[in-house]
This record gives sequence, structure tokens and C-alpha cells, in this order.
Amino acid sequence: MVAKIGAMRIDVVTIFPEYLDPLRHALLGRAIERGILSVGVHDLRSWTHDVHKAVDDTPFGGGPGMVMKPEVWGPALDDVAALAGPAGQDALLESASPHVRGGLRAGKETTVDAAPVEDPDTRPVLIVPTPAGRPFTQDMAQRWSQEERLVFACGRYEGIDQRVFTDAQQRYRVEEVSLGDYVLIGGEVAVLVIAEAVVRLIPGVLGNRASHQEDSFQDGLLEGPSYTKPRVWRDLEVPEVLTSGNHAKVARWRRDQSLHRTLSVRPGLVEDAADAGLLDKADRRTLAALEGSDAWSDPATVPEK
Ligand code: 6GU
Repeated sequence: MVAKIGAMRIDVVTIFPEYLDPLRHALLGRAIERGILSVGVHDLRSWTHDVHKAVDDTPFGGGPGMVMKPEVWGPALDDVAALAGPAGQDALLESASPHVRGGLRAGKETTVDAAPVEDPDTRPVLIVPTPAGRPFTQDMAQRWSQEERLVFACGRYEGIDQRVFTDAQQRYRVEEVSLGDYVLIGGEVAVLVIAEAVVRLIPGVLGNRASHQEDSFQDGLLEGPSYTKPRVWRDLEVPEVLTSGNHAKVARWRRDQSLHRTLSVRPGLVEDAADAGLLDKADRRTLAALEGSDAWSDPATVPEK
């Protein structure tokens, strides 16, 4: 068997394991089947001790809602880090391809297990989805796609006792991240979003290796429009340059569309790209020409009769 490059293990701790079923479908499911990815989903309630399987309690200092308990989350994250206790059993049960765990271990050329726990680079990343986190970006997705292990902690209610994450820093690189400026009920949907953004960047997951070189955000700008056959559809004609066969002209046109669209819908991104030195002279010329122009819209036109 060919050695697996970039194999990754993702673990998720949640009170709603079934919410994570989509992780096994489509793109991620294919990555699992091909041994690039393995996924363990763990029910937080496995770490409760009382008959009610309580995971939350009232907040100190008062206020509405409930806070998730440290005595449940602490041992859960300890076990998931070590793949021990209920986490070890879940991992065996939940793996979509049973050979993967062995494959992952065999693939570890570096002595990850022997490295001291204090080494920041060998601790798994613990990703905590929360509206109070740092905004999740393509840059984070890129960095995390190179990790061997990602662990997600899904909070519900008003969140998780903060001491859980202070303590977890002994075993994890803890990252609290937000998807945007709105509030979700819990972290589960955010995990699906983040996992998909990360996994598609693992080498070998996408069919076309070049296909993420041209993603939106890869160069700090949004992607321009795309078209396929037929050339005229409902009286709308694909921009002529795209059918010209002139590759340099096509590339310039696409870049200009990208600049126009980004300036129109996300002007801050154009500023950031300029500050990062990602815009060349031709780009600046395009932007100057766009000054005071209309908002970007589909450049497909109605053909002249
Ligand atoms: Cl990552 N989690 C939750 N629970 N709510 C959010 C979010 C994440 N991002 C925006 N709202």
C-alpha cells in the first residue's frame, strides 16, 4: 500500500453526535474512504457521572441560560487527546474505514508520541466554535489542513466554563473561532463548515490539484464569474473574451473582474490586498479606472440582433 501523505484525524465532542453525520458524506466521506481522513464523533454525555447525565449548570454571577460543566468537559478532552476511555472506544466504532487508525500510526515518521507535551507544535489543535472567537479565515483553514489531528469542542447553551480551555492548553493548542457576526445555537454546524474548509485543502482530497489555487481568498480577492456552455443562454451571451482563445487576455479579464467584484462587495479586502503587496501595477490601473464605476454585475450581455 502507498504511504499516506497528509493523513488527518478529526475528533468532535458534542451532545448531538447525529448532527455530525454529514461529515461522512460527499467530499469528506470520500476522503475517509481513501484513508486521507478519519473521524471520531464523541457523545459528551459519556463523561457524565449522574443519572441525569447533566452537562450544564447555572452560571456563577447569575444571568440567563446555562453553562457547560468543567467536570464533564475536562475528562472528555483529556480522553480525546489520548484516544483513551470512552474516546478510544468511540474511535474504533465510528471509523468509517477501520484500517485508517493503523495507517495513521504507521505513517507517523516523526516521533510525535515521544515528543514532550510542552512542545507547542505537537499538541493537537483544539478548535472551539463560538461567536466570541477570532474570525475563521481561509488562512486558518490552510494552516489546519497541515495538522495531523484536529479536535472540535461543541458548546451549547451559553458556552463552556472558561477554565476548561485554560486547562486544556496543557494538552492542546486552543483556538476559539467564530464563523461571523451572528449567533448559532451551538457549534455543530460550525464544525461542519470548518471541517469542510480544512479537509478540501488536504493534498489529494480534491480531484483537481490546481483547483484551490484559484479559490476566492487564495490571493486575498474574491473570484470573478464563471460560465459554461451554451455560449448564449436565455439571450445572455458569455463575455466574448472568454471564447477568444487568447489566454493572456482571459487571465487579465478574470483578474479585472475579480478586482471589480471585490471592490464592489468587500472593499476592505481590496485595501488588505494592497497593504499586503498583492496588487501589481496593472491591478492598480484597473482599480483607478473603476473609481466611481457602477457596482459589479454579471458582464454577460444580450447579443445584438
Ligand atoms: Cl463558530 N459558533 C456558534 N455557536 N455561533 C456562532 C459561530 C460559531 N460563529 C458565529 N456564530
